[in-house]
Amino acid sequence: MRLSKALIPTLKETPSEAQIASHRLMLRAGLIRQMASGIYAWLPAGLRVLTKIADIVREEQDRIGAQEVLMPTIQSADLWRESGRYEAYGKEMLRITDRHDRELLYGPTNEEMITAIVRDNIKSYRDLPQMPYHIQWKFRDEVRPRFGVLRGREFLMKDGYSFDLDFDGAFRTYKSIMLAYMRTFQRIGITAIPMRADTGAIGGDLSHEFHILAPTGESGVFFDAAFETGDALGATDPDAFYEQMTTTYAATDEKHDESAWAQIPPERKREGRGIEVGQIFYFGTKYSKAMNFAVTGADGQKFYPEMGSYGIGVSRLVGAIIEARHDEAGIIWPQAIAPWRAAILNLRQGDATTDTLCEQLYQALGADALYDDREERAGAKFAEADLMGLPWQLIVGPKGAAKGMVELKHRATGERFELPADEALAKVRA
Ligand code: 5CA
Repeated sequence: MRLSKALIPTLKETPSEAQIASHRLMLRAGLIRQMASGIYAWLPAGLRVLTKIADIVREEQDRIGAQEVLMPTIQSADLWRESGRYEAYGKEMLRITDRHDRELLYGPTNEEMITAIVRDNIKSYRDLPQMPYHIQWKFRDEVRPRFGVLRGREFLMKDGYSFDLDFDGAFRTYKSIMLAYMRTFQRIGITAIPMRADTGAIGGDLSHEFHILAPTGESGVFFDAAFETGDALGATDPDAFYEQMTTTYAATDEKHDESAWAQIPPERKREGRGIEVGQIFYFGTKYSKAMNFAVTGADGQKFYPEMGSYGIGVSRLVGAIIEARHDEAGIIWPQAIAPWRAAILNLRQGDATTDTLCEQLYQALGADALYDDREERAGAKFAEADLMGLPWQLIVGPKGAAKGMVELKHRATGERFELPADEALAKVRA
């Protein structure tokens, strides 16, 4: 994309409404704009990040046999009356009345809807297990929406649901989801730690939250150093993996156990703050029973499938990643989800030699590059490139361009290399 034509409205000033780095940087780098309290429009650069995260989430869900569906954002109140959650959900639910006075709501989550879909279409144990998921906007009328996309009212969630024959099957599914989540976060380029959690409004017996470490996180977290190094990620079999994850100490302040903590050698103890980017739940037959979803078993007897639900805050992740990865100058995107792989900085727009080399680099990188072709001073281009945080900057000035040389800067480390254009391109592509 050419920056001169792009809808990337960067800001020099710090917006006064933003209290934390990710919110400030998302506004300053032109990723989002607030449309109403806790409701954001995603502009091109922000949408590219959101889409890349969603794509990785999707690939890792598909890999474990989950099937993508797309349920609507608007749901019928009657569905929620079946589970008994319509009244219980309270003011966080945005309730809507249509022209025929029918009660609707903007979905905060989809346990009821997916249970109804599977109930109305699956009759036999032979058709289980099922693991549908979707990536869809949710609405929760949070009392205090804050920190930009970290606690919005409208937000993008990957929510998955599982239907198994029995407890063993459901527990195995739960473990395979945990493994898929850890792979997802690893591919995105961040460290996430699973921690035992309470089940809240979703209900059930077993739950884990996944936290990204960041100083501004809402929860205090205590964990074993094994999670830092990735050693805890060794196992590939879901049972062994779950065993490893749940026997290595990690807890939020709510669940922290001082006596277990005391057993950890001091050099392995880590304390910090975490942002919850995902949560998974096993709740047995809570919804299948309430909504009368029974299937016929091998013995001809009816039984209620065992269920779980599994969420990832896709839009929250964008903010959380920035909280974990930024510096004074701006965002430092992990390569896998950066809106573009490289920025091309033309330091002498209008000079035939620099223009030609920049155009060549831009052609070569195609959709992976953001070309700063504006008539701006070099200083302003450097500052904006650092603010936007693309992994690489290809800096092209007239002197170098005359010799076919560019300066390549690595945003994360600040390293700079003087290279012939083709070698710089090869490094960017590697
Ligand atoms: N139905 C279950 C799992 S599918 C569920 O709704 N779980 S949840 O309530 O924990 O939400 C899943 C994830 O959505 C959270 O871990 C969090 O990352 C994200 N999330 C929840 N509320 C918000 C919010 N107000 N703004 C941004 N992200 C949110």
